[in-house]
Amino acid sequence: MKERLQKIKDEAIAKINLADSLDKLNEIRVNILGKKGELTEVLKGMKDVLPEDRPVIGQLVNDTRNAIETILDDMKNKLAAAAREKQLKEEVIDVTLPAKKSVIGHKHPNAICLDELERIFIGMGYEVVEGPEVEYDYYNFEALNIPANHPAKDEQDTFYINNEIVLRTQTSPVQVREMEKGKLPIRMIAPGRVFRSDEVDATHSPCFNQVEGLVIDKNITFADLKGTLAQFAKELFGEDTKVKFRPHHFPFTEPSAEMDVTCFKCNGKGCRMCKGEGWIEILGCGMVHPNVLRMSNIDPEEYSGFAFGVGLERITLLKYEIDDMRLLYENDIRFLKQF
Ligand code: 2NL
Repeated sequence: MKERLQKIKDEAIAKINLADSLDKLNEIRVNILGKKGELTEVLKGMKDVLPEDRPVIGQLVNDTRNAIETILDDMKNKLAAAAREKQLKEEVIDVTLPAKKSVIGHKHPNAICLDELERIFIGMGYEVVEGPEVEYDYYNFEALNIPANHPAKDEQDTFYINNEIVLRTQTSPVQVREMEKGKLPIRMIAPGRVFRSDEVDATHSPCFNQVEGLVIDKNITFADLKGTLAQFAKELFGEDTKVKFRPHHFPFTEPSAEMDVTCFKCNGKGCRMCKGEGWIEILGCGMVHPNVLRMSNIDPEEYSGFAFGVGLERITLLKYEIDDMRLLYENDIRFLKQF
């Protein structure tokens, strides 16, 4: 019996020393100390031991069991420590590594330019007003003194929803709605998307952005228009910028003009940017037509005003020297992040 127990113990120690994982160690424990384990088998054999020998043999079995348990526990601690060590090594975090860069969105060049335009006019006391993109024919054309037979009203140029409703072709309807409210004076700009039935090319798109401006007060003259737009041009293109007004025609203003600025690239000498002209056209403007005032219940004898319209994309393309408007709509991040 004694030899058998010694053999179990020796074999147990040998096996335990070979165990290289907690799972294997547990397997060994079960095989020796478990219900059907070798040592348990020995205990079951106690009934065959002579009663007088039982205390000694019993003590021997217990000693063996205790000895094996101690070795098992030591090994378990060793393996657990090793496993923890390994895990710590594997999961080490290098806090000095550079952080993963998250891709942050970027303001669209049109948005940058619009912010700048808004900043300039807000600085001069203007309000920024928005309105519907789907408009009544009345607000888009009629209230602006655009006659029914005007070429701009052609289906070739305007998107019609039905006979009375169109996609606005300019943001002037926002200003008409403001005039109708009857709260004077008005100093406002109306930025937003406008729609025209154009084919896409380097300078055209069926949907683009416009910023219109409107001032209505007593004693507003063409001098106010010139002074305001000259200041606007200086702030947008630089202090040295000069402006020039060429007579033009719009149905909603009288007199009307187009405004050119001295080329900010060559200072007016003539270069590729301004096609040798020295001047670049940037907006249309004029004194609000008396018919337009009357239709919105403003007395042209008492009030007068000026208005202007700028194509936002035109300003963006000029400022950033972009030669194709389509680039503004493709939303290619490689293009957009340059600005
Ligand atoms: C252009 C020309 C212009 C206006 C827009 C306007 C608005 C009202 C009354 C009178 Cl409510 N006029 N807007 C005036 C002159 C020119 O835009 O070439 N835009 C791109």
